[in-house]
Amino acid sequence: MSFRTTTSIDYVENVSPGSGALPPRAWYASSDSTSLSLNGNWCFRLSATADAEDDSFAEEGYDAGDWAEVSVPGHWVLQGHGAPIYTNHLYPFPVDPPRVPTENPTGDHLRFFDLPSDWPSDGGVVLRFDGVESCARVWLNGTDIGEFKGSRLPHEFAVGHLLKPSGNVLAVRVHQWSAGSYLEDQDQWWLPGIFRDVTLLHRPAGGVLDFFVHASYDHVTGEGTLRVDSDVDGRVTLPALDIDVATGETATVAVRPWTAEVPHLYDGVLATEGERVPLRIGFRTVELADGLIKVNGKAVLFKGVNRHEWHPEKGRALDLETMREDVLLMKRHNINAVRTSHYPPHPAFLDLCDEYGLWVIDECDLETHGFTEQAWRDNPVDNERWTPALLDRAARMVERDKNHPSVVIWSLGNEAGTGRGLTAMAEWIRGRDGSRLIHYEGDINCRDTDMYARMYADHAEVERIGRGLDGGSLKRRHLPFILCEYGHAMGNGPGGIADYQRLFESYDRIQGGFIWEWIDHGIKDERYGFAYGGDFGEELHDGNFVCDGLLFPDRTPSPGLVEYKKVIEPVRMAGEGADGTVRVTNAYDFADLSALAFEWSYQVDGETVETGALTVPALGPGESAEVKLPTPPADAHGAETQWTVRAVLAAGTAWAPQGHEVAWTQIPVDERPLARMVQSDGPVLGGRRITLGPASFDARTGALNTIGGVDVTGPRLDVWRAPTDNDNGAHWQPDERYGLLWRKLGLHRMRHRLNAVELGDDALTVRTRVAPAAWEVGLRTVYRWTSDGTRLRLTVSVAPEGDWTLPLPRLGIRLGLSGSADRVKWFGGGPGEGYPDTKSASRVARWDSTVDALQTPYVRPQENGARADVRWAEIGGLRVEGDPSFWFTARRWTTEQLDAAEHLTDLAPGDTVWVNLDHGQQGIGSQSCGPGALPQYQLRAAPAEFSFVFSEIHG
Ligand code: IPT
Repeated sequence: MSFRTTTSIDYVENVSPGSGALPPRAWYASSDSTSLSLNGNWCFRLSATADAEDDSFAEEGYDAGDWAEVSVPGHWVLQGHGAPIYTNHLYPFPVDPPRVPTENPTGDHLRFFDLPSDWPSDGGVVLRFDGVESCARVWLNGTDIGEFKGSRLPHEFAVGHLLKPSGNVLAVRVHQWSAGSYLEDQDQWWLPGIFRDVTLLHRPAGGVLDFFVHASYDHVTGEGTLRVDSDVDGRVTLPALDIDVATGETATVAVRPWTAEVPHLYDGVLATEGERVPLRIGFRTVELADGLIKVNGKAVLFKGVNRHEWHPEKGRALDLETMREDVLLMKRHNINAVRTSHYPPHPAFLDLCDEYGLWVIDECDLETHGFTEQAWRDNPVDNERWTPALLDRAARMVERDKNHPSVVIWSLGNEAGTGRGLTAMAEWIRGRDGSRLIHYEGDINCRDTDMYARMYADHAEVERIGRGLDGGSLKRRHLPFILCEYGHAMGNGPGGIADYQRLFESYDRIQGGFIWEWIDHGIKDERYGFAYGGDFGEELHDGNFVCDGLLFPDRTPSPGLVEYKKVIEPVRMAGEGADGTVRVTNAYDFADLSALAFEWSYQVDGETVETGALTVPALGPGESAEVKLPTPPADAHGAETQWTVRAVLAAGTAWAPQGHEVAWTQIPVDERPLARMVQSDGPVLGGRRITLGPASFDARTGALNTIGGVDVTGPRLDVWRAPTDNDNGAHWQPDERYGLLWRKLGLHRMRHRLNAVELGDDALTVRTRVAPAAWEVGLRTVYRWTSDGTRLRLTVSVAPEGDWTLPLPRLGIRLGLSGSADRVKWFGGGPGEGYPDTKSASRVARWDSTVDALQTPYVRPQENGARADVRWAEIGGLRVEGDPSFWFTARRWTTEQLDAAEHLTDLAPGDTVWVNLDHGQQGIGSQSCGPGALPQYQLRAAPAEFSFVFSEIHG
């Protein structure tokens, strides 16, 4: 016999999107209707299952005196109740759609409220939830008003008839798991809760219901055409354009168009009999024309990012200031586009995109990625039972966001395989809104979409696509291409994005890409600094794959963002020092250069000796000009010289102050003279020491001990680096995952065999062989020391022996200095780190830093902090000149300690500062989810010779 005691939780596992909610409509703020925010502290009770408690808590008079409290918007798992879970694509429950586990954390929420005394008595009232994960059932004053799924979508209920002037009880039961969870398998933390606003909206009689702003722009005539369709008739006024028309009527006038570059908005009003709603209208036309995505008649190049909503303490419950910070950071880093991966964001974010100017791919709250583990069997998007839920999601997104000029593309979702449900969504969207294009990456033949999209395609494939040699369906071959995800910004990296950008700019068909992703989803945590997957005891998790953003969790830009800003800069400048000209190209799609001021400066050995303004014509998009630089200011007396040219904001904008740097370039003039040293002294043996100029060595081992008064711990060959996430690659990546192969080969445990210590007339030579246990490969390494009496020169010669099939992580020397070494000064690339394929933003100048500030705090510790192209560096009383220039790294722990650390809190400073002076570094690539370092950035094991000149700094 089997029976269930209750059927009241059937809605949890029902494929239906819910019941009781009002039809979706545009999200807007009314200027004269009253509203009441129900955000704040709510009473909270957590149960282990969906039906552990009955629904008596929803009744009036229920005593919740012993309940806990949570703040709404929020996630209860981030407020001390239960724990977050991180999985990339695996469902953290058995795949048995639409059923979910009996263990289903369920949060009962209670909010008591009175209506404000001036709450109007006429009209109706709507209760709006902007986001609840994953399924909620709602009662007001004891009446069950419905239940819903679709976590990142709004749901509204008509509640006027249930409200009382005071003593209202709003009860919301939220289940972590529901049938909806199968549609929400995005790569992120599973975070149940009422995580967006809850609002009570008065709806005046005769008020606005839903409306659709159609505002197009004809780039030939320069005219905009406005028509506002409204469920309730009214008038539309735009004073600045003298428009005053009835809803449903068309007005065509000359306008300034809206673009992400120049986001011109017109303020207007939609007035019905009972209500006035402010409008912010941007005129623009999006179309697929000549096989390209065009806005206002021009093809656009997306310089985008994928943005998840993230705050290290609040999860996906973002406040307006955090959203604004995201937009400002994007604008200041030359980013022009956002894909709202992988769900519609808080609606206020789109207002900001309209206002500051960002192209938006608005993506539906849909991902069924975990079905890939069963060859997509039972995928909800290919099963008509689920189609109403999919259509509900599409409609809730489109209806909510349809009035945003920034939204130019609708995306059906992410990683959901293929199926009829997706086609149904695309058809519905096209029918409702023909004014935007449709994206979905999983639609490889572009059956339902207007563009070919891929994620993580390597450079060679992107180039083939650019050349139209990629095959595919007939339809696809005529469509534009975007990389909806690329440049996986996990840990150190992404590398190779400059190479992608060159491809994007070389082929019209390639309309840019979106870096994966905007911000690390690290959770602030007392134990670890920032926590990632596995830190909460999850039985299934994907570790730090959740920390793959251009921002650290606290929104500090990572070197990856600095690199991206440089790579996508909207002004291209290049020149030849010899002819003293710089070629300036406007790489905007719409704006001319009139908003920018140009400055030159001239550096002698990295020090700026003169600066001035550079007059550059207000070039239109795509135009170039050769601009003459002044006569070089000073006679440089054999020093290294260069021009630096910068483009800065001529006046403050909404997103950055006057003087904010937008683009820059450096143009070398006179090359650096090499570090010459006339050797005069020879090595002298005295007891257990050898002296050579200012240095003293161990006579038996040939190891350097001191240079003048500076103690030095054994400079010797070093090839190891703490593998980056991109070195390690993802488990589904091909075999060439160097981080793992290096470890297997033993590059982290190299042995240094001493072959000879030779005292010559003018040099001390130490011959060694550096090799890992178990293999026959090795690096014959010779250290040759010479001196001019005050300086000490080391020449390292390396010759690989045996069959080296792997690149080396790094090639250089490591030495230890006293822990008191703190200040670092250098002439070379900076201010931030750079590696062979991540150093576009590395600027040659004089820099200084503390050792601590040289570290890049990747959430999972790994190789970081190298400064590229260093001519010389000073640290701990030593000066090091490179011949040729080198990569400089200094840290208060060893590479081995860095390698062993799982979290930043594992790194404790020791009493030595370890310095790496590298002749070579392996590129970074983006193999944590993409291609590895391109061949030209690989550090092949090959014969090499490089030198450093050391001297003690006095005073
Ligand atoms: C791709 C996903 O779309 C994205 O959500 C994220 O998981 C990203 O990868 C990796 O961080 S899917 C992957 C199988 C290419």
